[in-house]
Amino acid sequence: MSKVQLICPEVSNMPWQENPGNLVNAPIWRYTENPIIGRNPVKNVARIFNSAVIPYEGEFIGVFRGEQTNGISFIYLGRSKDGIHWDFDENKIPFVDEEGNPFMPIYAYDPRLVKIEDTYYIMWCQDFYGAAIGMAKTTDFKTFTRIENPFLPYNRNAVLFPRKVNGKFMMLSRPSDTGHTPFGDIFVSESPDMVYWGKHRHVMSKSREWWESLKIGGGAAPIETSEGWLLFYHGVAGTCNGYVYSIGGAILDIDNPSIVKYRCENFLLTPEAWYEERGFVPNVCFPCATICDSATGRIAIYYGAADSYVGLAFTTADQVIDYIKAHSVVTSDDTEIGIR
Ligand code: BMA
Repeated sequence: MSKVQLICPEVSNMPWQENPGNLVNAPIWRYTENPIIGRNPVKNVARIFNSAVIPYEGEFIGVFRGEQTNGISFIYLGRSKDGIHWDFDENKIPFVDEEGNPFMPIYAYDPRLVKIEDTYYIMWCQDFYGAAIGMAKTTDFKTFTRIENPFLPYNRNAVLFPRKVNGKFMMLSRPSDTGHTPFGDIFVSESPDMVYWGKHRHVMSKSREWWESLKIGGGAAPIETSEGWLLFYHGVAGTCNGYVYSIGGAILDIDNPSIVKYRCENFLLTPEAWYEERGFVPNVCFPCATICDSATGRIAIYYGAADSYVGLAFTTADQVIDYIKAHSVVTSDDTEIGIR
C-alpha cells in the first residue's frame, strides 16, 4: 500500500518491472527491453517518438508522433494489450472540424492525450501561422473533432490537467518563438469551456542546474496525488554540440497549480542509454505520458528517446515524491502566484 495516494483509476495490467535496487541517482528505472518502439514502425513512418498513451477499455490506446519518411510529422493511433507492444494504424488520424469535414493540420507533433470526464483530448504542436497548439477531442477513438486552437503562436508543449480545478479546465504550455527556441518557461492557463483561455499564470522557469539551464517544457499530464500535482517535465541544457533533454520532477499546489511546492534540483532521468544518446537527434529524453495505478502507486513513464524511439521507465509515487521532496529547491519565482 503506498503512502502517497494517486487519485486515478486502478490499472492492474500496466506494464511493470520492480526497482532493480542498484540505482545511484533518482528512483526511476528503465524498462529492460527498451526501446519499446523501434525504427520504421509502420508504412511511410521512419520513427515514432514523443507520444502519449492511456488505459482504454481494459487495454491501452495512444496517439503517436510519427515522423514520415518525407520528414513531416503527423499523429497516428496505436493500440496495445500490454502497453508495450503496439499496433499502429497505417493512416494518420483523420481529424475533422465540428461539422464533420476533414480538417487536417499541415503537420502535427508531440501529442499528449488526457481524459477529462468522458472525453479524451489530444493536444499537439502544429502550424497556426507559426508553431502553436492544436487540439481535438474524441469519445470513441473513431471520430476526432478538432476544437479551437487554445493559444496564439508561438507555443509548444501544451498539456491539460486531467480534471477541472476550481471548476475550470487547466492547461500547461510553453510560449516560445519561431525557431528552436533557446528559452522558455512553463505557464498555466484556465478556461471555462475549452474555447476561451485566460488567467495565465507563470508556473516555473529554467533553473541554475545544468540539465534545465536553457529552457523547460511541460511533459506528461500532471498526476493528481495526495501531495499535489506530480509533474514530469523536460529540462534542456545547451552544450557545444547541441541540446540535451532530461526529465525533471515537481509538485504543484492542488488548488492553485501556478504554485510550485517542491521542485527536484536533480534530473530524474537524463540520456545515458544508447537509444537516448544515439539517434536522429542525440541526447533526448522527452516525457509525454504516464500510466498510473492507484492500487499500488506504480507509475510508468513514456518518453521519446533521441527523436527516434519510445522508451519506458518506472517509478512509484512514494519513491519519486520522497526523492523530489528530499532534493527540492524552490525559488520565489516558483512559489509565487505568477502574475505580474
Ligand atoms: C523540441 C521538440 C521535440 C524534440 C526536441 C529535440 O524542440 O521539437 O519534439 O524532441 O526538440 O529535437
